[in-house]
Amino acid sequence: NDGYDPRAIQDKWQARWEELEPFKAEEKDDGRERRYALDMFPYPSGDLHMGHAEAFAIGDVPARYWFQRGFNVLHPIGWDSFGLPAENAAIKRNSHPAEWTYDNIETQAASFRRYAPSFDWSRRLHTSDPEYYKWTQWLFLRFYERGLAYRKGGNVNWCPKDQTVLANEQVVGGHCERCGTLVEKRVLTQWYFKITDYADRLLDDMDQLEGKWPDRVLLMQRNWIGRSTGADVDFVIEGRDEPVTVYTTRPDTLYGATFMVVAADAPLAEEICAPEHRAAFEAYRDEVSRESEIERLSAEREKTGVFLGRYAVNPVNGERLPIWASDYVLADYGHGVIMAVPAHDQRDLDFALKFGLPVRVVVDTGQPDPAETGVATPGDGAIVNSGPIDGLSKDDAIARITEILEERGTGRASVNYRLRDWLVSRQRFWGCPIPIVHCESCGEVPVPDDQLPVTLPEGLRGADLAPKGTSPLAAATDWVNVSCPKCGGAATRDTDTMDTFVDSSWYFFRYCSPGYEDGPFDVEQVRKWMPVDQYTGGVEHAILHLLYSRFFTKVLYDMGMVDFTEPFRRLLNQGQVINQGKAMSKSLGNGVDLGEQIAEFGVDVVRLALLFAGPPEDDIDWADVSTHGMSKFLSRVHRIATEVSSAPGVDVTSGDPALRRVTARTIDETTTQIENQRFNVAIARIMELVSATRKAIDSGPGPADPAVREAAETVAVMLSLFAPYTAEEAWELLGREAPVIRAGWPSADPALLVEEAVTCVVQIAGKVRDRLEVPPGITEQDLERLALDSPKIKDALGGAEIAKVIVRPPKIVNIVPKR
Ligand code: ANZ
Ligand code: ZN
Repeated sequence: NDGYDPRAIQDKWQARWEELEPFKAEEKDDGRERRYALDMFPYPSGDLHMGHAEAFAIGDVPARYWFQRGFNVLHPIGWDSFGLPAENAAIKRNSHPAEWTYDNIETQAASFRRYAPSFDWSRRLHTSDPEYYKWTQWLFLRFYERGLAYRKGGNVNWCPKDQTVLANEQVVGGHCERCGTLVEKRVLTQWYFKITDYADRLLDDMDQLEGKWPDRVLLMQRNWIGRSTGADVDFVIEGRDEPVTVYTTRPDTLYGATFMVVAADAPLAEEICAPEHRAAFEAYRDEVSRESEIERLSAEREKTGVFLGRYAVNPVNGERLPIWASDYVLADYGHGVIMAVPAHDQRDLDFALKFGLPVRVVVDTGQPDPAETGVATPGDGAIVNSGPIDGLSKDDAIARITEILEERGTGRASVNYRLRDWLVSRQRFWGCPIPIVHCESCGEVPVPDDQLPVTLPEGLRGADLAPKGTSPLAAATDWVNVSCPKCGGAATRDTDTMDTFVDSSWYFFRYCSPGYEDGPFDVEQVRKWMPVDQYTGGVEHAILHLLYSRFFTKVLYDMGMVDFTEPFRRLLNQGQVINQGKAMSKSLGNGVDLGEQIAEFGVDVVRLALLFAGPPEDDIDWADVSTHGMSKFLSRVHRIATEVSSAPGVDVTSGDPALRRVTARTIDETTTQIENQRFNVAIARIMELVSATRKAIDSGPGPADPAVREAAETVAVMLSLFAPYTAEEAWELLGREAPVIRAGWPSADPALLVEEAVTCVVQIAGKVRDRLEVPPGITEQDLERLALDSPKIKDALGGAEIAKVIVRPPKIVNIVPKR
C-alpha cells in the first residue's frame, strides 16, 4: 500500500499530540468565539466497544470542525464511575469496587488516547472521586433547603435481584432496567427529588429545543411528563365529613357516572370500607399487593374488585353512587379514586358489565349502545341526559360544567401529570452517600457544608457488599454512629447512596472548571461556556438522563447560579452498530471487537468506516462496511501527499483552473454537509476531490501544479475531522507544520463556485443560428425559453410560426418552423 503504514503513523502522532496538546480549552477571553462539544460520558465497564467508537467519532466531528474554524473549543472527557456493575464485580472477586472501576477507567483512557478524540484531557473527572461527589452532596443539600429533596414512605419499586429500590424511570415494562428481573412493590421510606414541581417548565421549555433535538426525544419527554387537563370534582361520601375528590379528563360525562372506584391499595379504600365488607376487602387488597404494575395496567385482563358498602353523592344530580375498590385504579395517579362512566370509558364498562352496574349514555356519538355491544364510546358528540349541558359539544360541555362546579364550589379545573417525583435513594454501596444525619431529638439534620464530603466508609469489600435489602453502609458502625451536628447528641448517618443519575445530572457544569474548590462550578466559567452547543450520545438516555439534567439546570437557574434554563442547545442521537442485521451479542456470536478492528486496520479506517456508513442517526451494519475501501482511500491520500512537491506557499492562482474549481466546490459542499450533520456525504465529497487530484497528477498538469498542492492541502485539512492521523501525516508530508487541526478551515473562492458553462447550439431547421453559454444542469423548459428569447434566433425566424422545438439539454436546441 505505497508506504502507508497506519500503525507507525498512529504511534508517531499520538506521542506528538500529547506534547503539543492541541485541544486545550482556554479559560481566558482571547477574542475567539467559544464552542462546547459534549459526548455522553462513558460508564467504565471493560474496554471501549464499537458503540463507543461510533459515538465518539461522531461527537468528534463538530469539535474538530470548530477547532479548524478557529473557535475556542471545550471538548472534555470523564467517567460516570459509580454504579452497580462495579459493586457486583467486587462481590464476585472479593475486592473493592474502586479497584475494578479505576482499572477499567485506565483501560478506557488508554484506548481513547489511541482513538484520539479531540479531548482536553486536563479536565478529566470521575464521579466517584471525593472531589467530585463532595459537590453532588452539596447540591443535594441545596435541593434539601429548597424543599426539593425530601423523604417519604410509600410503595416503591423493588428489584429482588439487585436488592434495591428503583425509580419509576428504571422500571421498563415491569422489569428492572438493569437486570431484567420482575419488579416488586415494597413499602419503604425513601428520598425523593421533587421534579414534579418543574413539570410545567420541563414541558414548556421544550419550545427552545424544537428542531434542534430529535423529534422523537421531545415526544418521549412529553409523554413521560404526561400532562393532561380536566377537572377535580368533589363527591360527598355518606357518613364521612370530608368529601372525596376525583380527577377526570371528561367532566362533560359527570351525569353518566354510575359508580365510584377507589384504588384497592389507597389508604382511602381501607378507611371507608364498611365493617361487614372488611374481610372481603382485605383479602382482595392482599391479592392486589402481589400483582406487578404491568398486570394491573393490562387492558386485556378480566376486571376484579370488591364493593366497599358505602355510597357517594353525585354533586350535579344528587344520585347515590356505590363505591367499589379495584386494582385498575392506581393509588398514585390523580387522587387514587375515580368516578366511573361506563358508557364512555372502556375500563369502566368492562367493570360495570362484570359486576352488573348500570350504564348510562350521556354523549350521543352515533355509535351503538355500549351496554349492548360491550364497546365504550369515548368520542365526541352532543351531550344528552345531562340537564343544563344537554346539546353542547364535548369541549363546550367540559367548559360549561367546570364553570358550574366552580360556581357551586364542588369542583375546579385541574391539570395532572404522569411524572412522579424522582426516587433517588439506593440501598447499595458504590454511590454518593446522602449527606444527612438522623438524630433522635432533631430529626433529619443536614451535614454542614464544611464537613463535606461525607466519604464512603472504609474497610467494606467483597461479601460485605452483597445485597441484603438494607444498605451495606449500615454495617460500618464506626462510620454510621456520629454526633448530631445540631445538638451534639448521639445520631446516625443516612446509610443510603444516591441514584447514579444524580451524579450525571450535572457533570457537564463541572467540566467548565473541573478543579474548582469553592463550589460545584465556577459560575463565571459556566456563563462563558454553556449551554452546550452540541451533545452527542445514545437514544437510550432520551428520557432519564436528559430529563434529570434539564431539571437540575432549572433548579440551578432558580438558585441564580446559571443564566439559562436548558443545558443542551443541540442533541444528536447516534444509531447503533449492529452486525449481520442484528444487535451484537455474545449468544449470537456476532460481536465485533473494537481493539481487533483497530489492530487490523488502524484507527482512521475504523472511524471513517463508521462515519461513511450513513447519516449519524442511522444504525450501521458492520457487515456492510468496507474497511478495505477505506484503507485504499487513505493510502491514496497519503500517496498524493508524498508526490506533491514539498515547497509550500506557491501562488495557487496560477494553477489548473478545472481542479481549482473542483476544490472550491468540495470546500463549499463539505462545509454545508458538516453543518447539517451529514458527515457521510461530506466524506464522499472529499473522496471525489481525491480522485480529481489523482487524475490531475496522472493525466493532467502533474504533481507540481499549484492547484494540485491546493487540493492536497484542502484534503488534509478537511480529512482531519474524520481520519486525524492520516490527515496529520499528509499535512506534514506537504511540508506544513503540525498540528493540522490549527490549519484553519479552508474557504472557497466565490469566483470559482460559479458553475462552468456549457455551449449549447441552437439550430433552425438543422442550421446553426446561435451558440449559448448555459449551466450544465439547465432544465428543458429553461433552455427552450432561453433559445427562443435569443435576439439572433428571433431575427432568423423573422416572425415565422414554429411547428415544434426539440430540446436536448444542455447541448442542442432545434427549432422547426411551420412551412
Ligand atoms: C371519567 C371519565 C369518563 C374518564 C370518560 C375518562 C373517560 P389521563 O388522560 O391519563 O390523565 N383516572 C383518573 N385517575 C385515575 C387513576 N388513579 N387510575 C386509573 N384511572 C384514573 O386519564 C384521566 C382519566 O383516567 C380520568 O378521566 C379517569 O377516568 C381516569 F368517558 O373520568 B376519567
Ligand atoms: Zn440532634
